[in-house]
Amino acid sequence: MHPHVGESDWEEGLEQAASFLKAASRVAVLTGAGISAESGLATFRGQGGLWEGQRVEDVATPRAFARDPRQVWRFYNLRRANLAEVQPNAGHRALVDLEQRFGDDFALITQNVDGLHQAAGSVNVLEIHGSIRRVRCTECPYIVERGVEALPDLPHCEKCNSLLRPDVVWFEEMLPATIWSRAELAVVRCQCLLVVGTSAMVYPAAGLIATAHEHKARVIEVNLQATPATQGVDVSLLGPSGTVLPELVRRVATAPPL
Ligand code: BJW
Ligand code: ZN
Repeated sequence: MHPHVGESDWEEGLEQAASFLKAASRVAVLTGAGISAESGLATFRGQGGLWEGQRVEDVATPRAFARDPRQVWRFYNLRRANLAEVQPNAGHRALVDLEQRFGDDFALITQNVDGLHQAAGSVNVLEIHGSIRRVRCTECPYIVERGVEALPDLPHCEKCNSLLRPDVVWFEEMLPATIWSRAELAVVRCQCLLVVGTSAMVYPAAGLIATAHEHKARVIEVNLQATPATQGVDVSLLGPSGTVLPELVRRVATAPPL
């Protein structure tokens, strides 16, 4: 049985998780949309999720973009506009504190495209699914940071006038190779992987959890609910990351080593 936040053994789970982190010399973190939920951003799957009213293949595949770029840009421009109104939350901030403790021996691997980890102050952030704040040309090498400023309904390249696209990774696309290999290396080398707010359904990202196990790392999961990864993890903390992470990181400073 895994200790669960909100049950009698929530105390035990937190202490155990803190001691795993404390015993580690290298730490990796894998985050998903759930960590930004308390900032007011919708997650992808489930109730109230971004994709509740839309089929994934209508917005997040190269085919969808080729068929109807206007619809796809509408979706991304709405999310970009949303970003202008949100701030990092206590969960993001706790991971900044954790990085400060481990310094160069810390990597934050995020599936999120919202940039909130960097906004909070995290430094070693590996954005394996890209960033919604960047756009790139569909034809030439042009790529540029556009923040959350409003873009035209159908933005075009300044260099070659071809269609621009968000610099994110859609289904059936490869992840950015260098960033992905850094993420794999960080997971292989860590003694503790902290997995936060991801449904652990999208690959290859979710495969990092198994990679950590294969390399004998302890795995801690923080999520509102169980996921396909939960069975295999060493500690599952069921609760909102904005509450659980600050409490966990606070204890890393005081937990006795294993
Ligand atoms: C809280 C909380 C709180 C809430 N506190 N917790 C068949 C055909 C084609 C491909 C495949 C196939 N089978 C498998 C594949 C591979 C495919 C895949 O994995 N598919 C599965 C879904 C089946 N993967 C790919 O295609 C990847 N590329 C690839 O494999 O290349 C090789 C290849 C080439 C050619 C053909 C086939 C393969 C690319 C994956 C790219 C994913 N891109 C997206 C969109 C990014 C842009 C955008 O944002 O629009 O990335 S999809 C979407 O899912 C986004 C996310 O990063 C990703 C993960 O979602 P995440 O973050 O886990 O969010 P949710 O909503 O799922 O979960 C939130 C969680 O938080 C929940 O668990 C909540 O409980 C929790 N939560 N509030 C704590 N307060
Ligand atoms: Zn171009």
